[in-house]
Amino acid sequence: MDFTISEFNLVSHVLTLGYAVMAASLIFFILTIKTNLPKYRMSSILSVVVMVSALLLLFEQQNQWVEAFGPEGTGNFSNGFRYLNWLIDVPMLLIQILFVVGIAGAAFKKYLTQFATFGVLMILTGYVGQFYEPGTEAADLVMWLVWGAVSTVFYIFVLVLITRVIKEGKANMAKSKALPLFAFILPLFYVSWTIYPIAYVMPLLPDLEFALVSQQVLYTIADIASKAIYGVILQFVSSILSQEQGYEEV
Ligand code: RET
Repeated sequence: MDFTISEFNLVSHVLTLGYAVMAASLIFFILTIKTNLPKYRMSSILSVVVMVSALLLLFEQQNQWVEAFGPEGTGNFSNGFRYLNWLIDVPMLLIQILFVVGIAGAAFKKYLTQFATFGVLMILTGYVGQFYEPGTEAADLVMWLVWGAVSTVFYIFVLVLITRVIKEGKANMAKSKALPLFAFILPLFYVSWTIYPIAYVMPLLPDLEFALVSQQVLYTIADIASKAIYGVILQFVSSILSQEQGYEEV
C-alpha cells in the first residue's frame, strides 16, 4: 500500500478525532447522569460502557495505523479492532434504548435476547468476511462478499426490531415534549448504521489507497453518529421525560 503523506496524516487525524470524541462524550455521560430519574440511568451507564470500549479500541486502531504505514511501517493493518469494539457496543447500543422507551418485563427480555443474538451474529460474520478484503494477504472477492451478505441478513433483522422499538417509544411519548427529539433517532439510526456496510465494500473501488482512506473516514463518521450523537440524544430525551415526571436534580 502506497499512501501519500497527506493520506497517511488524514487517516491519523480522523482516527484521533474518533477516540477524542469518545473521551469527551464519556465525561458528558458521567456528568449528566443525575439529570435523569433512576429508571433511565441504565441508558447513561451503557453509554459509558460503549465510550470506554470505543476509546480503548480506537486508540489501538490508531496505533496500528501508525505502525503499519508510518516511517518504519510494516504494512500490517486491518479493521479487526473495530469489529471487537462493535461486538461489545452493538448489543449495548441496542439495549440502552429499551430503558428510555420504557419497555419492561417479558417484552424487554425478548428484545434483549434478539438484539444480542442478531447483533453479535452480524458482527462475527462481518469479522470473518473482512479477512478476505481485496488488497490483503488472504484476498478473496467471493468469500468477502458472501460473508458480507450473510452479515447483511442479520442487519436487516436488527433494523426490523429497532423500527418496532422506536415505534413503541413514539407511542409512549405521544404527549411528551421529548417526542420530536426522540423521533430523530430512527433516521439517525438508519443512516449511521448503514454507513458501516458501505465502508465495508469501499475496496470495490479501483483505487485501493483512496478506498482505504475513505473507509477509515466513513467508519469514524458512523462511530461518532451511532455511539456519541445517539447517546447524547437519548440522554436529553431521558432528562426531558424525567422533568415531566416531576424529577428535579438533587
Ligand atoms: C458489516 C459487514 C458487512 C455487512 C454489514 C455490516 C454491518 C455493520 C454494522 C455495524 C454497526 C456498528 C456499530 C458500532 C457502534 O459501536 C459487519 C460491516 C451489514 C451495522 C453501530
